[in-house]
Amino acid sequence: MSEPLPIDTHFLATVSALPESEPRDPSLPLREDTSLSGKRALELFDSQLGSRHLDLAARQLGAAGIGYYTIGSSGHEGNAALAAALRPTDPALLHYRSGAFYVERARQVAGSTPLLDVMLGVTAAAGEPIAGGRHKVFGNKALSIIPQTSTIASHLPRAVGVAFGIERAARLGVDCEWPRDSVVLASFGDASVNHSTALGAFNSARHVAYQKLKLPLLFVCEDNGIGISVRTPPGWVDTVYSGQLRYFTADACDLPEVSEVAAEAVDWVRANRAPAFLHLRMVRLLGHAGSDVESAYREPAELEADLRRDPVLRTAILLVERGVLTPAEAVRRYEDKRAEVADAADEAAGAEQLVDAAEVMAPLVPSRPAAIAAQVTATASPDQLTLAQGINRALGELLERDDVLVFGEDVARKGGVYGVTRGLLKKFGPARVFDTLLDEQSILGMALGTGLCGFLPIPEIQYLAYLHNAADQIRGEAATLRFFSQGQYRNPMIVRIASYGYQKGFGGHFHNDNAVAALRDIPGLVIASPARADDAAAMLRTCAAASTVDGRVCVFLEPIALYHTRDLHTGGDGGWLAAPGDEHVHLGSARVYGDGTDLTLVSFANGVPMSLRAASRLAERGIRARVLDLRWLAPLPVDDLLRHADITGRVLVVDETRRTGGVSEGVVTALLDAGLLGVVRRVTSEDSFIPLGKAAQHVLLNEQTIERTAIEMVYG
Ligand SMILES: Cc1ncc(C[n+]2csc(CCOP(=O)(O)OP(=O)(O)O)c2C)c(N)n1
Repeated sequence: MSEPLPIDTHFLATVSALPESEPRDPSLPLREDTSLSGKRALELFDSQLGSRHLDLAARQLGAAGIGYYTIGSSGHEGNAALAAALRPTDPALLHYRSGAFYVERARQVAGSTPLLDVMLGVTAAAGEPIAGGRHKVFGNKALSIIPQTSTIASHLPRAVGVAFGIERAARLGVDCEWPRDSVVLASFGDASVNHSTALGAFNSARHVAYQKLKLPLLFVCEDNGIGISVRTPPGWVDTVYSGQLRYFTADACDLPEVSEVAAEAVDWVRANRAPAFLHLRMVRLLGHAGSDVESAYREPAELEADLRRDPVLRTAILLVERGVLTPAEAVRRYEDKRAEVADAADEAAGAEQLVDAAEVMAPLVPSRPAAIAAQVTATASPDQLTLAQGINRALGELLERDDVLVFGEDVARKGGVYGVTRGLLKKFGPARVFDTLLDEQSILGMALGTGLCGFLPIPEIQYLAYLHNAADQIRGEAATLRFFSQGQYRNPMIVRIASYGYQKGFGGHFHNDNAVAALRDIPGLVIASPARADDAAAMLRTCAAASTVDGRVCVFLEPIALYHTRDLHTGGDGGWLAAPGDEHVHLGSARVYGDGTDLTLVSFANGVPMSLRAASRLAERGIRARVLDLRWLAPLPVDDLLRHADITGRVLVVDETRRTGGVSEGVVTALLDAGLLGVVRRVTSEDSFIPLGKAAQHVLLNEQTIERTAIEMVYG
């Protein structure tokens, strides 16, 4: 047993020393300035106590080597009042100091076991209800708490999307799991408020509301005045945010005050269907986390002042002063709760953890190919189409479903920079096809949120280079949600991105970016990269079905330079037009062109027509090559790859992405891992940014290099 902490001894000493007050009817308001009754305050006190003892127990488990998470909620227990002001069906995206919120919300849902849930999280137990031992997060499907990652503010764009999605679902009659009159809660700390992701979310909420669109979202800043060791300048949050959204502020160490103001803020958002900002002033007790030595950066006087503001202590004092509890009763409740939490901790300490990699990874890559195939409906096109037309047609087909949304910068009125979404606004209307503000994090947040409201969102990122402005929304938010919720929450979405180099007459790095490394290592992510109209249409349908059936997060990399390409070998041959059929393309299945037995050219996107042209010139020299279009960069079509590699015994990977971190690294490795006996080489673009004008040719892979290398491989 470790030394009792000052927070513990201070509480007990202070409460024990209080004088007894005249007993008072607990059904009466606690004070003149509040409607909070003694009875209700006792319930909230109970939740605050639960949270406090969870923190203390987590430290003990940590000290014993069987607890793995010590970021606590002490000082933030006023957020119990927030849970009390909301309904248990209001979606909540919570700050990591939300223990009291969690316990209080659980009180409202029969059968909940909040103390055990949290302890199971701390011991990384496989039986923990949301992440199943993969992380300690506040999340619970039955409590409408969507689990968050540790990344500061990264949940806020999603919160905007959920609030938007609830309203849009109601307007379009789409089946949404959250009630029509929900309020979305998003809480965060006072240092987090400065994160550009947070600022983007506040801005996009204001942008939506400014256009008189509904957005029932309550931002809650839990301001303890410090972020790890860095102080927030006093008055900063008030000064910056009080003039922006409808603003509320309260001392969250004072239970009646925070209860009143939280209820006022929640009711305002619920009635007005507009965003608001609630600033809760509080303290941080027990440091940032168990490992944090606060005395290294805070004065003793400051720490003592915070102890005096301890919200749990303040509630106890109030209950004693107002005659609802005697000091001895307050102490008894405190100790009873300690014992209750200790029981939960004991149970959690013996609970099983995840046993192997397969169990850890089970939520990542659900795969139900038959169900996906059954979902796909398609009609064959009578027309020969370009890639852009093929995608446009497939989007139109998908939009026939009521739950599909298409949005992004310039996608609606203009129909996209390259015309890929042209005509969709006119046909399906502005509720389904719409322009967003210019912020990639907000665009993806809209997808993350609407995906939780019954939609299949299809956002567009205008250029691959700009994905990197918002990559964490895919990497840290979308792709992790299944993992941290065991698939209970899912992020169906297809992120379309205009990609790669070779644009004629329009150049420079940002419009010709060919870097895909930031996507390739994201577990569970589907990366589609079609080259032709027929594949594009079929693959888009497959992505839609995989998103719907399994909640897969899909990225669809569209080669800009092929959008309007019609010819393959000679001008006017129409060799790159194709008529989308109604066949189904499985996730991770390649397409082969030709049956040459000397060499397999393995490629994707722009590399496919380049390889086909190279193959036809190679044929004139007597080299018979087949061309394999991978079509999917993740999951890689490894079986197809191996089959065609075995047939020819020689593989040349034709990769327009960079030599380092590019697709060919994965392809060559897959071949070697499988024990390829033949020869494998690769040709790629250079490890460079793409320059403007003709200089681009110096760093982008070209057909001569493909041809030359192929000849070397066959003739030595
Ligand atoms: C994007 C990002 N950068 C850095 C961190 C590391 N980090 C974790 S908590 C934290 C401080 C957050 O302070 P605040 O928002 O005030 O919340 P508090 O811990 O005080 O409740 C930092 C910098 C992180 N989690 N995410």
